[in-house]
Amino acid sequence: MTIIDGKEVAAALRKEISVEVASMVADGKPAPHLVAILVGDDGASQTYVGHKEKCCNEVGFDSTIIRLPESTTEEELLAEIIKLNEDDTVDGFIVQLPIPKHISEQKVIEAIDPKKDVDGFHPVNSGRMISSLPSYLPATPDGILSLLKYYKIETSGKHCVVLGRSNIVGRPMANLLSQKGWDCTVTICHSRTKNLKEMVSSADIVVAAIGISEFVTGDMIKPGAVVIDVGITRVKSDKTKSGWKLLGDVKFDEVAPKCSFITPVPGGVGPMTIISLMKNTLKAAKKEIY
Ligand code: L34
Repeated sequence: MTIIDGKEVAAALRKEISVEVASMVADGKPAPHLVAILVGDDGASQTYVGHKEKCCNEVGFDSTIIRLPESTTEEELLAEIIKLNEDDTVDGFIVQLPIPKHISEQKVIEAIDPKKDVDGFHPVNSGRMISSLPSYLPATPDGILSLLKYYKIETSGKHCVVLGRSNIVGRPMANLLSQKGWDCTVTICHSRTKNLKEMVSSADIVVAAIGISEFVTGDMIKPGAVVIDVGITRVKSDKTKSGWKLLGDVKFDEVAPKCSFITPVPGGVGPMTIISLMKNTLKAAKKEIY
């Protein structure tokens, strides 16, 4: 059993990106510039956006965080997005999710210029992705593909079960794995799936992205399966200094001994989500897609 080291893979890709940025800057071009909008004060979002800013610094990107209060109106947020769409010094930007409930997530996503949509959430980008056209790929699924590639995990003809059908992870992941080059046979399971345990038991590759901590247990896993854990839930703990710990969607201690490969939480998919956002921002600066 191999524990996939997302931090190691992210570090390797970070190095590749840094080299490219250094050569762009040496040619007199501006460094890629990523902007993140953070609305409200969700603790996890603060951490994730902080990691994104740190990674920008490490690869030589310019980065800006726009912090807006929880009370921001939809109109105000849309106005901020329009400004960024029109700002030539900004290559790409994201609105960190979740956003407050009084703002329509869909309106926000559709207000972003697809050319600057480095999250790949705009329907133009997801539509292009489904048609195998060049597009910004959503960061978490793209990060998972990078892990599979780095560890030379065979996907062709394998049965992959994706748990979860979100627009951000489950659905794009299932679609990408079914595309040419990855060639998986894919099943999407969700809260209404019947015989979920049997479905998962038949999988060569399991991608768990349902947001229920420790949902996938040892008895569900076929021996030798590859298990990718996207879940990240904060729970209180009296065993850690911080007073809380992170749990994945997979019961790691039970599942790991049965796997060929497994991602840990933290240190698995999370760091790859960040690096894939950097890849998209570099593509935006180089105008590689649009
Ligand atoms: N717009 N919203 C937008 N784009 C995204 O790509 C995201 N996502 C998800 C939530 N909302 C978003 C992220 O950035 C999840 N996500 C994310 C990013 C980074 C990490 C986890 C999720 C991460 O850094 N994980 C670390 C541990 C972090 C910690 O200590 O809490 C890890 O090792 O898994």
